[in-house]
Amino acid sequence: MNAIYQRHVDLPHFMEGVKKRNPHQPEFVQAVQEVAEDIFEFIDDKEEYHEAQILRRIAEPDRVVSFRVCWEDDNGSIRVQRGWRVQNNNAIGPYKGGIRFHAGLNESVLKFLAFEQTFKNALTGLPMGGGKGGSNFNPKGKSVREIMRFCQSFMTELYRHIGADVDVPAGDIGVGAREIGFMFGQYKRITNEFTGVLTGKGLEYGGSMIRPEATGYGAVYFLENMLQHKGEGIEGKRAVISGSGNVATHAAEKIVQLGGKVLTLSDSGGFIHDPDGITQDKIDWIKAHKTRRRGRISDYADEFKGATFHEGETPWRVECDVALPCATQNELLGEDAKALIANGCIAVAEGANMPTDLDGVHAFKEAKIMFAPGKAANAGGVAVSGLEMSQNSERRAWKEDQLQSMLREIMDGIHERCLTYGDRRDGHVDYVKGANIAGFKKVADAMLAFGMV
Ligand code: NDP
Ligand code: 2IT
Repeated sequence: MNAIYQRHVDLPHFMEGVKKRNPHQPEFVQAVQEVAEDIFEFIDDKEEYHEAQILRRIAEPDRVVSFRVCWEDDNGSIRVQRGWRVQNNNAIGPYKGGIRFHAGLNESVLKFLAFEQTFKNALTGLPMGGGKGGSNFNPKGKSVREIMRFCQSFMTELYRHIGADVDVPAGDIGVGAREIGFMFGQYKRITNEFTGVLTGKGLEYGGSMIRPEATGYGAVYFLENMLQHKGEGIEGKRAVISGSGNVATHAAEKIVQLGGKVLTLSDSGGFIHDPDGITQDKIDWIKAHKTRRRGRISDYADEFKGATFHEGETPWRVECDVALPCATQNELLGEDAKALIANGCIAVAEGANMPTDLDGVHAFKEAKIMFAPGKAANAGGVAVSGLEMSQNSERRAWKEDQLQSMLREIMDGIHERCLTYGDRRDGHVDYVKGANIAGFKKVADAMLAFGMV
Protein backbone atom coordinates (compact mmCIF):
# COMPACT_ATOMS: atom_id res chain seq x y z
CA MET A 1 0.00 0.00 0.00
CA ASN A 2 1.25 3.50 -0.80
CA ALA A 3 2.14 5.66 2.15
CA ILE A 4 0.02 8.80 2.31
CA TYR A 5 2.10 11.65 0.88
CA GLN A 6 2.91 14.17 3.57
CA ARG A 7 2.12 17.65 2.28
CA HIS A 8 3.26 19.58 5.35
CA VAL A 9 6.81 18.44 5.97
CA ASP A 10 8.69 20.56 8.50
CA LEU A 11 12.06 22.25 7.85
CA PRO A 12 14.29 19.44 9.22
CA HIS A 13 12.48 16.83 7.10
CA PHE A 14 12.56 19.06 4.05
CA MET A 15 16.32 19.56 4.43
CA GLU A 16 16.85 15.85 5.03
CA GLY A 17 15.25 15.23 1.64
CA VAL A 18 17.36 17.91 -0.06
CA LYS A 19 20.54 16.35 1.38
CA LYS A 20 19.50 12.85 0.35
CA ARG A 21 18.65 13.85 -3.20
CA ASN A 22 21.82 15.94 -3.63
CA PRO A 23 24.67 13.90 -2.13
CA HIS A 24 28.14 15.49 -2.23
CA GLN A 25 26.64 18.89 -3.09
CA PRO A 26 27.31 20.93 0.08
CA GLU A 27 27.11 24.37 -1.57
CA PHE A 28 23.70 23.62 -3.07
CA VAL A 29 22.37 22.25 0.25
CA GLN A 30 23.74 25.33 2.04
CA ALA A 31 21.99 27.76 -0.33
CA VAL A 32 18.68 25.89 -0.03
CA GLN A 33 18.97 25.80 3.77
CA GLU A 34 19.54 29.55 3.98
CA VAL A 35 16.42 30.24 1.94
CA ALA A 36 14.27 27.49 3.49
CA GLU A 37 14.83 28.81 7.04
CA ASP A 38 12.92 31.97 6.13
CA ILE A 39 10.43 30.50 3.67
CA PHE A 40 9.14 27.83 6.04
CA GLU A 41 8.26 30.55 8.53
CA PHE A 42 6.60 32.64 5.80
CA ILE A 43 4.47 29.85 4.32
CA ASP A 44 3.51 28.35 7.69
CA ASP A 45 -0.08 29.60 7.35
CA LYS A 46 -0.23 29.65 3.53
CA GLU A 47 -1.79 26.37 2.40
CA GLU A 48 -1.57 27.16 -1.32
CA TYR A 49 2.26 27.16 -1.32
CA HIS A 50 2.36 23.88 0.62
CA GLU A 51 -0.19 22.19 -1.58
CA ALA A 52 1.65 23.18 -4.76
CA GLN A 53 5.03 22.10 -3.25
CA ILE A 54 6.52 25.39 -4.44
CA LEU A 55 9.84 25.40 -2.54
CA ARG A 56 10.37 21.70 -3.31
CA ARG A 57 9.94 22.54 -7.01
CA ILE A 58 12.22 25.62 -7.00
CA ALA A 59 14.90 23.53 -5.27
CA GLU A 60 14.88 21.02 -8.15
CA PRO A 61 16.42 22.61 -11.28
CA ASP A 62 14.25 22.46 -14.40
CA ARG A 63 17.27 20.78 -16.00
CA VAL A 64 21.03 20.37 -15.65
CA VAL A 65 22.86 20.03 -18.96
CA SER A 66 26.37 18.60 -18.71
CA PHE A 67 28.68 18.22 -21.70
CA ARG A 68 32.21 17.50 -22.85
CA VAL A 69 34.35 20.36 -24.17
CA CYS A 70 37.46 19.42 -26.17
CA TRP A 71 40.00 22.04 -27.17
CA GLU A 72 43.57 22.13 -28.42
CA ASP A 73 46.27 23.90 -26.39
CA ASP A 74 49.22 25.82 -27.86
CA ASN A 75 51.39 22.70 -27.76
CA GLY A 76 48.94 20.83 -29.97
CA SER A 77 47.73 18.60 -27.10
CA ILE A 78 44.05 17.76 -26.86
CA ARG A 79 42.46 18.86 -23.60
CA VAL A 80 39.08 17.75 -22.22
CA GLN A 81 36.92 19.84 -19.89
CA ARG A 82 33.38 19.56 -18.56
CA GLY A 83 30.78 22.21 -19.33
CA TRP A 84 27.39 22.77 -17.70
CA ARG A 85 24.27 24.87 -17.90
CA VAL A 86 21.88 24.70 -14.98
CA GLN A 87 18.43 26.03 -15.92
CA ASN A 88 16.82 26.40 -12.53
CA ASN A 89 13.49 28.13 -13.04
CA ASN A 90 11.85 30.16 -15.82
CA ALA A 91 8.53 31.04 -14.16
CA ILE A 92 8.97 34.81 -14.58
CA GLY A 93 11.19 35.05 -17.67
CA PRO A 94 13.90 33.35 -19.74
CA TYR A 95 16.66 31.66 -17.72
CA LYS A 96 19.31 34.27 -16.99
CA GLY A 97 22.67 34.06 -15.23
CA GLY A 98 26.40 34.08 -15.70
CA ILE A 99 29.02 31.64 -16.93
CA ARG A 100 31.96 30.83 -14.66
CA PHE A 101 35.33 29.43 -15.73
CA HIS A 102 37.19 28.16 -12.67
CA ALA A 103 39.34 25.09 -12.07
CA GLY A 104 37.37 24.07 -8.96
CA LEU A 105 33.92 24.44 -10.51
CA ASN A 106 31.44 21.58 -10.07
CA GLU A 107 27.73 20.84 -10.30
CA SER A 108 27.08 21.69 -6.64
CA VAL A 109 28.46 25.21 -7.05
CA LEU A 110 26.51 25.79 -10.27
CA LYS A 111 23.27 24.48 -8.77
CA PHE A 112 23.63 26.80 -5.77
CA LEU A 113 24.35 29.73 -8.08
CA ALA A 114 21.34 28.99 -10.33
CA PHE A 115 19.08 28.59 -7.28
CA GLU A 116 20.24 31.92 -5.80
CA GLN A 117 19.94 33.59 -9.19
CA THR A 118 16.24 32.68 -9.34
CA PHE A 119 15.47 34.79 -6.23
CA LYS A 120 17.94 37.55 -7.15
CA ASN A 121 16.46 38.03 -10.61
CA ALA A 122 12.95 38.17 -9.16
CA LEU A 123 14.09 40.87 -6.72
CA THR A 124 15.26 43.14 -9.56
CA GLY A 125 11.65 43.50 -10.71
CA LEU A 126 12.68 42.55 -14.27
CA PRO A 127 11.30 39.49 -16.11
CA MET A 128 14.19 37.04 -15.76
CA GLY A 129 14.30 33.42 -14.59
CA GLY A 130 17.35 31.82 -12.95
CA GLY A 131 20.23 29.90 -14.53
CA LYS A 132 24.00 29.52 -14.33
CA GLY A 133 26.68 27.75 -16.31
CA GLY A 134 30.36 27.29 -16.74
CA SER A 135 33.29 24.96 -16.95
CA ASN A 136 36.16 23.60 -14.87
CA PHE A 137 38.46 25.19 -17.48
CA ASN A 138 41.18 27.15 -15.66
CA PRO A 139 41.85 30.39 -17.57
CA LYS A 140 44.95 31.18 -15.47
CA GLY A 141 48.15 30.95 -17.48
CA LYS A 142 46.34 30.33 -20.78
CA SER A 143 47.16 32.33 -23.91
CA VAL A 144 44.45 34.45 -25.54
CA ARG A 145 44.35 31.98 -28.47
CA GLU A 146 43.76 29.10 -26.05
CA ILE A 147 40.97 31.00 -24.35
CA MET A 148 39.41 31.75 -27.74
CA ARG A 149 39.55 28.10 -28.81
CA PHE A 150 38.06 27.00 -25.51
CA CYS A 151 35.21 29.55 -25.69
CA GLN A 152 34.41 28.48 -29.26
CA SER A 153 34.33 24.82 -28.34
CA PHE A 154 32.22 25.53 -25.24
CA MET A 155 29.68 27.49 -27.31
CA THR A 156 29.57 24.80 -30.01
CA GLU A 157 27.59 22.70 -27.52
CA LEU A 158 25.98 25.42 -25.40
CA TYR A 159 24.33 27.17 -28.37
CA ARG A 160 21.61 24.50 -28.71
CA HIS A 161 20.41 25.10 -25.14
CA ILE A 162 20.21 28.92 -25.12
CA GLY A 163 18.47 31.73 -27.01
CA ALA A 164 17.36 35.36 -26.56
CA ASP A 165 13.93 34.18 -25.30
CA VAL A 166 15.13 30.89 -23.82
CA ASP A 167 18.27 31.36 -21.74
CA VAL A 168 20.64 34.34 -21.76
CA PRO A 169 24.09 33.76 -20.22
CA ALA A 170 26.57 36.47 -19.15
CA GLY A 171 29.94 36.69 -17.36
CA ASP A 172 31.01 35.63 -13.88
CA ILE A 173 34.35 34.54 -12.34
CA GLY A 174 36.90 34.07 -15.12
CA VAL A 175 34.50 35.31 -17.81
CA GLY A 176 34.62 38.98 -18.83
CA ALA A 177 33.97 40.99 -21.99
CA ARG A 178 36.71 39.19 -23.95
CA GLU A 179 35.27 35.72 -23.32
CA ILE A 180 31.72 36.95 -23.99
CA GLY A 181 33.01 38.31 -27.33
CA PHE A 182 34.52 34.95 -28.31
CA MET A 183 31.33 33.10 -27.31
CA PHE A 184 29.02 35.57 -29.04
CA GLY A 185 31.13 35.34 -32.20
CA GLN A 186 30.81 31.57 -32.22
CA TYR A 187 27.05 31.64 -31.52
CA LYS A 188 26.53 34.02 -34.42
CA ARG A 189 28.71 31.91 -36.69
CA ILE A 190 26.81 28.69 -35.92
CA THR A 191 23.26 30.06 -35.99
CA ASN A 192 23.69 32.91 -38.49
CA GLU A 193 21.57 35.02 -36.13
CA PHE A 194 22.41 38.32 -34.47
CA THR A 195 20.34 38.30 -31.27
CA GLY A 196 20.74 39.34 -27.66
CA VAL A 197 21.65 35.82 -26.60
CA LEU A 198 24.43 36.91 -24.24
CA THR A 199 24.83 40.00 -22.07
CA GLY A 200 28.00 41.78 -21.04
CA LYS A 201 28.78 42.28 -24.72
CA GLY A 202 31.12 44.99 -26.09
CA LEU A 203 29.46 48.34 -26.82
CA GLU A 204 30.12 47.94 -30.56
CA TYR A 205 27.91 44.87 -30.87
CA GLY A 206 24.94 45.35 -28.57
CA GLY A 207 26.47 45.71 -25.11
CA SER A 208 25.09 48.16 -22.56
CA MET A 209 26.77 51.13 -20.96
CA ILE A 210 27.66 50.60 -17.28
CA ARG A 211 27.28 46.79 -17.38
CA PRO A 212 30.94 46.32 -16.31
CA GLU A 213 30.49 48.66 -13.34
CA ALA A 214 26.94 47.64 -12.41
CA THR A 215 27.53 44.85 -9.85
CA GLY A 216 30.12 46.69 -7.75
CA TYR A 217 28.38 50.06 -7.99
CA GLY A 218 25.02 48.45 -7.22
CA ALA A 219 26.41 46.73 -4.12
CA VAL A 220 27.64 50.08 -2.78
CA TYR A 221 24.28 51.72 -3.57
CA PHE A 222 22.61 48.97 -1.57
CA LEU A 223 25.06 49.51 1.30
CA GLU A 224 24.33 53.22 1.15
CA ASN A 225 20.58 52.51 1.33
CA MET A 226 21.05 50.35 4.43
CA LEU A 227 23.20 53.02 6.10
CA GLN A 228 20.78 55.81 5.18
CA HIS A 229 17.91 53.81 6.65
CA LYS A 230 19.77 54.15 9.97
CA GLY A 231 20.66 57.82 9.41
CA GLU A 232 24.24 57.09 8.30
CA GLY A 233 26.23 57.44 5.06
CA ILE A 234 29.33 56.13 3.25
CA GLU A 235 31.37 59.29 3.75
CA GLY A 236 34.28 58.75 6.12
CA LYS A 237 33.58 55.01 6.49
CA ARG A 238 36.51 52.56 6.40
CA ALA A 239 35.75 49.68 4.03
CA VAL A 240 37.32 46.25 3.89
CA ILE A 241 36.81 44.54 0.52
CA SER A 242 37.86 41.08 -0.72
CA GLY A 243 38.57 40.12 -4.32
CA SER A 244 40.23 42.24 -7.00
CA GLY A 245 38.17 41.32 -10.04
CA ASN A 246 35.22 42.99 -11.74
CA VAL A 247 32.97 43.27 -8.68
CA ALA A 248 35.64 44.18 -6.09
CA THR A 249 37.37 46.91 -8.12
CA HIS A 250 34.10 48.62 -9.05
CA ALA A 251 32.80 48.40 -5.48
CA ALA A 252 36.07 50.02 -4.34
CA GLU A 253 35.70 52.72 -6.99
CA LYS A 254 32.18 53.65 -5.83
CA ILE A 255 33.18 53.67 -2.14
CA VAL A 256 35.97 56.12 -3.00
CA GLN A 257 33.60 58.28 -5.12
CA LEU A 258 31.20 58.51 -2.18
CA GLY A 259 33.92 59.62 0.23
CA GLY A 260 34.74 56.32 1.94
CA LYS A 261 38.19 54.84 2.47
CA VAL A 262 39.07 51.39 1.05
CA LEU A 263 41.65 49.58 3.17
CA THR A 264 41.96 46.14 1.57
CA LEU A 265 41.54 44.05 -1.59
CA SER A 266 42.55 40.42 -2.16
CA ASP A 267 42.88 37.48 -4.53
CA SER A 268 43.23 33.75 -4.03
CA GLY A 269 46.84 34.31 -2.83
CA GLY A 270 46.07 36.64 0.09
CA PHE A 271 45.09 40.25 0.82
CA ILE A 272 46.75 43.66 0.70
CA HIS A 273 46.25 46.25 3.43
CA ASP A 274 46.84 49.90 2.56
CA PRO A 275 46.29 52.08 5.64
CA ASP A 276 46.57 55.24 3.46
CA GLY A 277 43.54 54.08 1.46
CA ILE A 278 43.24 52.54 -2.01
CA THR A 279 42.57 55.61 -4.16
CA GLN A 280 41.22 55.77 -7.74
CA ASP A 281 44.77 55.84 -9.21
CA LYS A 282 45.64 52.71 -7.28
CA ILE A 283 42.39 51.01 -8.35
CA ASP A 284 43.24 51.80 -11.99
CA TRP A 285 46.66 50.22 -11.46
CA ILE A 286 45.03 47.08 -9.99
CA LYS A 287 42.54 46.80 -12.87
CA ALA A 288 45.35 46.95 -15.43
CA HIS A 289 47.62 44.67 -13.40
CA LYS A 290 44.99 41.98 -12.75
CA THR A 291 43.32 41.92 -16.14
CA ARG A 292 45.72 43.08 -18.84
CA ARG A 293 48.96 42.01 -17.15
CA ARG A 294 47.41 39.04 -15.32
CA GLY A 295 49.37 39.97 -12.22
CA ARG A 296 48.85 39.04 -8.59
CA ILE A 297 47.52 41.37 -5.90
CA SER A 298 50.72 40.72 -3.87
CA ASP A 299 52.60 42.98 -6.33
CA TYR A 300 50.58 45.94 -4.98
CA ALA A 301 52.72 45.96 -1.82
CA ASP A 302 55.89 46.42 -3.94
CA GLU A 303 54.27 49.18 -5.99
CA PHE A 304 52.74 51.32 -3.21
CA LYS A 305 54.66 52.34 -0.10
CA GLY A 306 53.03 51.64 3.25
CA ALA A 307 50.96 48.74 1.95
CA THR A 308 51.46 45.18 3.22
CA PHE A 309 50.63 41.79 1.72
CA HIS A 310 49.25 39.00 3.92
CA GLU A 311 49.78 35.68 2.21
CA GLY A 312 47.02 33.06 2.47
CA GLU A 313 44.84 35.29 4.64
CA THR A 314 41.45 36.97 4.24
CA PRO A 315 40.97 40.64 5.22
CA TRP A 316 38.23 40.20 7.85
CA ARG A 317 40.45 40.94 10.86
CA VAL A 318 41.30 44.45 9.69
CA GLU A 319 39.38 47.02 11.73
CA CYS A 320 36.64 48.63 9.61
CA ASP A 321 33.15 50.18 9.59
CA VAL A 322 31.79 48.30 6.57
CA ALA A 323 32.76 45.09 4.76
CA LEU A 324 32.14 43.93 1.19
CA PRO A 325 33.05 40.31 0.38
CA CYS A 326 33.43 40.37 -3.42
CA ALA A 327 35.53 37.29 -4.33
CA THR A 328 33.79 33.92 -4.04
CA GLN A 329 31.53 31.58 -2.03
CA ASN A 330 32.34 30.68 1.59
CA GLU A 331 35.18 33.16 1.94
CA LEU A 332 33.79 34.69 5.17
CA LEU A 333 33.28 32.08 7.90
CA GLY A 334 31.63 32.17 11.33
CA GLU A 335 34.86 33.17 13.11
CA ASP A 336 35.49 35.94 10.55
CA ALA A 337 31.98 37.29 11.12
CA LYS A 338 32.61 37.34 14.88
CA ALA A 339 35.91 39.19 14.34
CA LEU A 340 34.17 41.82 12.19
CA ILE A 341 31.44 42.30 14.78
CA ALA A 342 34.00 42.53 17.63
CA ASN A 343 35.97 45.15 15.67
CA GLY A 344 32.90 47.37 15.34
CA CYS A 345 31.84 46.69 11.74
CA ILE A 346 28.26 47.96 11.37
CA ALA A 347 27.30 46.79 7.88
CA VAL A 348 28.16 44.01 5.42
CA ALA A 349 27.06 43.92 1.78
CA GLU A 350 27.80 40.78 -0.24
CA GLY A 351 29.15 41.60 -3.71
CA ALA A 352 29.92 37.92 -4.31
CA ASN A 353 27.40 35.06 -4.30
CA MET A 354 27.11 33.35 -0.89
CA PRO A 355 30.52 34.57 0.38
CA THR A 356 29.33 34.17 3.98
CA ASP A 357 28.83 30.64 5.30
CA LEU A 358 25.77 29.69 7.38
CA ASP A 359 27.58 30.24 10.70
CA GLY A 360 28.57 33.70 9.52
CA VAL A 361 25.02 34.54 8.42
CA HIS A 362 23.66 33.42 11.80
CA ALA A 363 26.34 35.46 13.64
CA PHE A 364 25.42 38.63 11.70
CA LYS A 365 21.71 38.02 12.27
CA GLU A 366 22.20 37.51 16.01
CA ALA A 367 24.42 40.57 16.39
CA LYS A 368 21.76 42.52 14.45
CA ILE A 369 24.27 44.29 12.25
CA MET A 370 23.12 45.40 8.80
CA PHE A 371 23.74 42.43 6.53
CA ALA A 372 22.75 42.38 2.85
CA PRO A 373 22.84 38.95 1.19
CA GLY A 374 24.25 38.67 -2.33
CA LYS A 375 20.88 38.05 -3.92
CA ALA A 376 19.93 41.62 -2.92
CA ALA A 377 23.26 43.47 -2.84
CA ASN A 378 24.86 42.15 -6.03
CA ALA A 379 21.71 42.18 -8.19
CA GLY A 380 22.81 45.36 -9.99
CA GLY A 381 24.87 43.34 -12.48
CA VAL A 382 22.09 41.07 -13.65
CA ALA A 383 19.69 44.03 -13.55
CA VAL A 384 21.76 45.94 -16.12
CA SER A 385 22.00 42.66 -18.05
CA GLY A 386 18.19 42.75 -18.10
CA LEU A 387 18.38 46.31 -19.43
CA GLU A 388 20.85 45.11 -22.08
CA MET A 389 18.25 42.53 -23.16
CA SER A 390 15.62 45.27 -23.45
CA GLN A 391 17.95 47.45 -25.52
CA ASN A 392 18.75 44.50 -27.81
CA SER A 393 15.04 43.76 -28.33
CA GLU A 394 14.45 47.41 -29.12
CA ARG A 395 17.60 47.52 -31.28
CA ARG A 396 18.65 50.72 -29.58
CA ALA A 397 21.29 51.78 -27.07
CA TRP A 398 20.30 53.92 -24.12
CA LYS A 399 22.47 56.73 -22.79
CA GLU A 400 24.83 56.34 -19.86
CA ASP A 401 23.04 58.78 -17.54
CA GLN A 402 19.70 57.03 -18.23
CA LEU A 403 21.24 53.68 -17.29
CA GLN A 404 22.97 55.10 -14.22
CA SER A 405 19.67 56.36 -12.85
CA MET A 406 17.87 53.11 -13.78
CA LEU A 407 20.50 51.10 -11.84
CA ARG A 408 20.09 53.41 -8.86
CA GLU A 409 16.30 53.07 -9.04
CA ILE A 410 16.48 49.28 -9.26
CA MET A 411 18.77 49.04 -6.21
CA ASP A 412 16.43 51.39 -4.28
CA GLY A 413 13.51 49.14 -5.31
CA ILE A 414 15.29 45.99 -4.06
CA HIS A 415 15.98 47.73 -0.75
CA GLU A 416 12.29 48.63 -0.47
CA ARG A 417 11.26 45.03 -1.23
CA CYS A 418 13.61 43.78 1.50
CA LEU A 419 12.03 46.19 3.97
CA THR A 420 8.55 44.90 3.14
CA TYR A 421 9.32 41.45 4.54
CA GLY A 422 12.41 42.06 6.67
CA ASP A 423 11.52 45.07 8.81
CA ARG A 424 11.00 43.95 12.37
CA ARG A 425 9.09 45.51 15.23
CA ASP A 426 12.28 46.42 17.12
CA GLY A 427 13.47 48.51 14.16
CA HIS A 428 16.14 46.04 13.02
CA VAL A 429 15.93 44.96 9.38
CA ASP A 430 16.58 41.30 8.58
CA TYR A 431 17.67 41.74 4.95
CA VAL A 432 18.25 38.01 4.46
CA LYS A 433 14.66 37.26 5.36
CA GLY A 434 13.34 40.25 3.41
CA ALA A 435 15.22 39.24 0.24
CA ASN A 436 14.32 35.57 0.52
CA ILE A 437 10.61 36.17 0.99
CA ALA A 438 10.25 38.95 -1.60
CA GLY A 439 12.16 36.90 -4.21
CA PHE A 440 10.27 33.71 -3.37
CA LYS A 441 6.82 35.30 -3.45
CA LYS A 442 7.11 36.62 -7.00
CA VAL A 443 8.34 33.32 -8.42
CA ALA A 444 5.90 31.28 -6.31
CA ASP A 445 2.85 33.30 -7.38
CA ALA A 446 3.78 32.90 -11.05
CA MET A 447 4.15 29.15 -10.52
CA LEU A 448 0.74 28.98 -8.84
CA ALA A 449 -0.79 30.68 -11.88
CA PHE A 450 0.58 27.99 -14.20
CA GLY A 451 -0.82 25.05 -12.24
CA MET A 452 1.20 21.87 -11.99
CA VAL A 453 3.79 22.21 -14.77
P1 NDP B 1 36.45 37.99 -11.43
O1 NDP B 1 36.90 36.76 -12.15
O2 NDP B 1 36.52 39.29 -12.12
O3 NDP B 1 37.25 38.13 -10.06
C1 NDP B 1 37.22 37.13 -9.10
C2 NDP B 1 38.04 37.56 -7.91
O4 NDP B 1 37.81 36.63 -6.85
C3 NDP B 1 39.54 37.52 -8.18
O5 NDP B 1 40.17 38.49 -7.38
C4 NDP B 1 39.90 36.12 -7.74
O6 NDP B 1 41.26 35.95 -7.39
C5 NDP B 1 39.03 35.96 -6.54
N1 NDP B 1 38.76 34.54 -6.30
C6 NDP B 1 38.20 33.66 -7.16
N2 NDP B 1 38.15 32.44 -6.63
C7 NDP B 1 38.68 32.56 -5.39
C8 NDP B 1 38.92 31.66 -4.33
N3 NDP B 1 38.58 30.36 -4.44
N4 NDP B 1 39.46 32.15 -3.18
C9 NDP B 1 39.81 33.45 -3.07
N5 NDP B 1 39.63 34.36 -4.05
C10 NDP B 1 39.07 33.91 -5.18
O7 NDP B 1 34.96 37.66 -10.94
P2 NDP B 1 33.81 38.69 -10.52
O8 NDP B 1 34.38 39.86 -9.85
O9 NDP B 1 32.92 38.87 -11.68
O10 NDP B 1 33.02 37.78 -9.47
C11 NDP B 1 33.27 37.83 -8.06
C12 NDP B 1 32.04 37.34 -7.32
O11 NDP B 1 30.92 38.17 -7.63
C13 NDP B 1 31.58 35.91 -7.65
O12 NDP B 1 31.01 35.33 -6.49
C14 NDP B 1 30.48 36.14 -8.68
O13 NDP B 1 29.57 35.07 -8.74
C15 NDP B 1 29.83 37.39 -8.11
N6 NDP B 1 29.02 38.18 -9.02
C16 NDP B 1 29.53 38.65 -10.19
C17 NDP B 1 28.75 39.44 -11.01
C18 NDP B 1 29.28 40.06 -12.25
O14 NDP B 1 28.54 40.84 -12.85
N7 NDP B 1 30.51 39.81 -12.65
C19 NDP B 1 27.34 39.70 -10.69
C20 NDP B 1 26.93 39.23 -9.40
C21 NDP B 1 27.75 38.48 -8.62
P3 NDP B 1 42.28 35.18 -8.38
O15 NDP B 1 42.57 36.17 -9.47
O16 NDP B 1 43.46 34.86 -7.53
O17 NDP B 1 41.56 33.98 -8.86
O1 2IT C 1 25.81 36.27 -10.37
C1 2IT C 1 25.36 37.09 -11.19
O2 2IT C 1 24.31 37.73 -10.99
C2 2IT C 1 26.11 37.30 -12.44
N1 2IT C 1 27.18 36.73 -12.61
C3 2IT C 1 25.54 38.18 -13.51
C4 2IT C 1 24.52 37.44 -14.32
C5 2IT C 1 24.00 38.16 -15.52
O3 2IT C 1 23.21 37.54 -16.23
O4 2IT C 1 24.35 39.32 -15.77
